[in-house]
Amino acid sequence: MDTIDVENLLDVAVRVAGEAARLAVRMRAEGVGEVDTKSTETDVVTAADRAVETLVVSLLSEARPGDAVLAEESGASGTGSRVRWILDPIDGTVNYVYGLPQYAVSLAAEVDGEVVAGVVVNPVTGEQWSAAAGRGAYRGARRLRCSRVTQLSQTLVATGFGYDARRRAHQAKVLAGLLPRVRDVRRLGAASLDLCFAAEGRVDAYFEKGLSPWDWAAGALIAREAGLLVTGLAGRAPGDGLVVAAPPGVYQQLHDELVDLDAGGGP
Ligand code: LIP
Repeated sequence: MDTIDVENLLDVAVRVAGEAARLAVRMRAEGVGEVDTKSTETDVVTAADRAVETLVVSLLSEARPGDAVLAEESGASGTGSRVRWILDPIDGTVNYVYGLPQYAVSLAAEVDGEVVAGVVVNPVTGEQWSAAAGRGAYRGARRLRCSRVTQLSQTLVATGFGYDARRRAHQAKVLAGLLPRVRDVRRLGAASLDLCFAAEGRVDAYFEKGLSPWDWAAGALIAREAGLLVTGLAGRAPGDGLVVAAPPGVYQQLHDELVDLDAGGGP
């Protein structure tokens, strides 16, 4: 079977995500425009989500004709390709709507089901995080290394909450149990950026239940390449049950605390 050039996939992801980020910030400057809702009245989608996704899918079809794509707004397209692109056109949509500068274009490339390249761009700050499997994580040209924290009580933990009120009630109970055990908690509003922040130690660790693949595919590779352990709970892979990303010094402490608090449970 032919070898796929991972560096080329990363180059395509960097170029396409950069163009997408420029469109997102340009559209935001013109005003949010039409806002619709999806799973609940707080799960929003904007004209920019749709426009950015359309642009990325078009650019990928030019650069990589025949590749499959899984995108938040249009779902899965293309079959039979070894390469699948996983896209969140605007991760942190609520922040985007409110004009909070914490949202991102997140684009990952899978080969045979394994993510091998990923890029996350904050359109407002211009910060670009990237990684290729086995080749390290970067913000721009800066090589990233995760936190070296070893005590849970000294750990700054990022997390997020779902759009469903019943899930949020359970997540609030988990948070109440965790808060006295850690340094502090941050809820920044975009999983992809939470994972990139963990990759460079702006937070020490991150966890969240109920994410979709496009929220975390690129950020998880970047976090892993910076030295974090990225898993689910109790030996499971990361997924909608839970994504937990933590440095080796506190991973087991945080994992076990999340198991005790039933962070992967509830509605
Ligand atoms: C968001 C995630 C975030 C989560 C939000 C939302 P979206 O994704 O990135 O971590 O807490 O509830 O799911 O909906 O902005 O693409």
